[in-house]
Amino acid sequence: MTAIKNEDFQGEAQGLPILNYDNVIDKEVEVGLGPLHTQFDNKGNAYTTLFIDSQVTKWNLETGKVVDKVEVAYSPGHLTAVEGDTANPGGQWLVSLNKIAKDQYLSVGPSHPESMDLIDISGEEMEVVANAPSQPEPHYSQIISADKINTTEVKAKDEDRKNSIWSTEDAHIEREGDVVHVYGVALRSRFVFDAESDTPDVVNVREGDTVKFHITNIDRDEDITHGFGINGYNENFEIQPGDTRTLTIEADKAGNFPIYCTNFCSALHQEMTGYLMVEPN
Ligand SMILES: [Cu+2]
Repeated sequence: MTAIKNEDFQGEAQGLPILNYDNVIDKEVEVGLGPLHTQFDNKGNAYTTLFIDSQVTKWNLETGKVVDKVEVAYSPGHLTAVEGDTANPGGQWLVSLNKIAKDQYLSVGPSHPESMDLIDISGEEMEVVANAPSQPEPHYSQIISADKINTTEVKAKDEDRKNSIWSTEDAHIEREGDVVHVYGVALRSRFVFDAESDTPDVVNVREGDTVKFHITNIDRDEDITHGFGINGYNENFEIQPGDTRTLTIEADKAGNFPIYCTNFCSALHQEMTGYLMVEPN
């Protein structure tokens, strides 16, 4: 492809420049019916989905000739190859993101799941090695090398973080007028809201109070996430290992409301409970 030159322009329409097609075309490739999206490998080939033909076609960028085609099920839109739209494509795998599953799976109603085909593109010929259902309208996904993913394993133990406490002995409840602050911890397998309280822990408030639960997950192991749900108040959130989160509720319903860990953290996670007691006015 060469740079666009002045003589390539052949006028304008509604303020937009018009390019002369024959001057700027590199090549035309007869890939098949309904070409939609294209990805690349590391050997100079492109892969284009064919919506109407229900195929993925492989063609050579240099020659513009089709090298291979495979059937997919059915009507692919987007496709994604390993880093297949970057300057350094991987060239191992490609996933065809199909729009229509039709007869692929057991019918679950008028709307069926969509489907994906996993295609090995490492050889000269493509090979479909797996098919799986997917959520409707698969679009613009990316496959990237796993060594590029660096996740946070646990949140750093930040002694200065506001509202965090790091041991069960520091758990306590403070009242400021009609606002009640609960400085608590979650650990396998209990909540501690108040170091002085018995098990299960109880938070006593009055109807009309605002209650702020500041809960720190002091289990600092990867993937030990705790949940925090309050029955009757329709609240539920997660606390990642080492993190502190605050839940604010208006205690506008009197009664006794169980609090429980809603994220499996050990075989005793259902024992991980407490109570919010709201005394009526
Ligand atoms: Cu838990």
